[in-house]
Amino acid sequence: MAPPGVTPELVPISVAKLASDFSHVPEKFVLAKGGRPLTVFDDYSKEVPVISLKGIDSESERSRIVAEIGHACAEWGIFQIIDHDVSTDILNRMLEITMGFFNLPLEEKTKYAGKAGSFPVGYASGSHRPDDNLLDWRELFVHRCLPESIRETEYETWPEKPDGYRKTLTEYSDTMDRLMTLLLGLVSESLGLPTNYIKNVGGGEQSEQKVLLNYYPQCPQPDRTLGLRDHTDYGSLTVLQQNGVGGLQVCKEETDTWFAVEPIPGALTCNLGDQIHVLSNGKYRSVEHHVVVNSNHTRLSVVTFANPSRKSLMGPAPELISETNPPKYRNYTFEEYLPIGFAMKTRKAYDAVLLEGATE
Ligand SMILES: O=C(O)CCC(=O)C(=O)O
Ligand SMILES: [Fe+2]
Repeated sequence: MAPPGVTPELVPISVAKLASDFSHVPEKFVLAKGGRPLTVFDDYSKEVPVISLKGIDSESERSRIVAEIGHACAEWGIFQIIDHDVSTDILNRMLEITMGFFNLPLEEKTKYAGKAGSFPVGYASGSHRPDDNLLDWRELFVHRCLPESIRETEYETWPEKPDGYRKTLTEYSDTMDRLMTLLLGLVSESLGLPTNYIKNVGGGEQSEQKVLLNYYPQCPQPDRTLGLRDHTDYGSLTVLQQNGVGGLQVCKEETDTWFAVEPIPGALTCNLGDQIHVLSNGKYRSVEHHVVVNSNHTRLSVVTFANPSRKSLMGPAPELISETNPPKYRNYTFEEYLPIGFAMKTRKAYDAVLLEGATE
């Protein structure tokens, strides 16, 4: 029985427990034959761009970085950054509290289970959508960290164990906010827009940040399931760190081929979400991705999402629209887009805002 106040659907069963008790994947996790992973978790691609942020404060290096980012966004929608100024110390401490939390007994974790029906925040296992028929081979924890007003309200609901959890998450959230403001600036510049453009369109200091912790236990049959199914991210930008175990794979649209992203020590993985795809009028890609699990290693990822505020009006940037580049997408508020993106019912949620007659 779930403890009082806990919505049982969001913790249908602990995936960590399944991983230790079973030699097969239960039916609810098994994908239809056509949807199963084709590339194993560690067949890493050397093609996904890796960009050094070294020298970002000098004008000439900044132009090199902006050009490389623009190219990566148009061709891939994903790139890794190295030589960023996020300290190894905060990255390691964040991974430590993540592992510490998921290693707690199930009764302790379920105290933080998300409630169905509201915006999903908190712990879940298999899925944080109560109506999901198919489950993912992961446990997860979603935190809303920014704006400050949301963090203040939700801080008391964050885990108290392991020690230092709330303090470390706060420091991580602030660190990622600085990094992602810089990255949004570089992406804006690469589109020929003012540095603050994307951040301001998304509500400036009112824009939202979520930090998601993913725990993908080793899996007895990694060829039959996914740690996280095919999707695009519905916000603006995602920055991700992992614990040295790969699993993230991205799909390149023209070839319909999956590329495994290499976990380069110290690198952070950055991918665009649907809002920048739409804002760029389809010039940049919200990359489709999924997570493959494996039978020997537990994988962790810490994922930070920079999202517009709910009231932000989104759509193709008028500055990029011309007679030869007419708008492909309609305008909408981010609030209106949230349920479309969150439902994960189609491969590309942004198709829902495509204007009649327009093609991708
Ligand atoms: O764990 C990963 O590598 C990817 C996670 C992800 O795509 C997501 O949470 O949206
Ligand atoms: Fe994602």
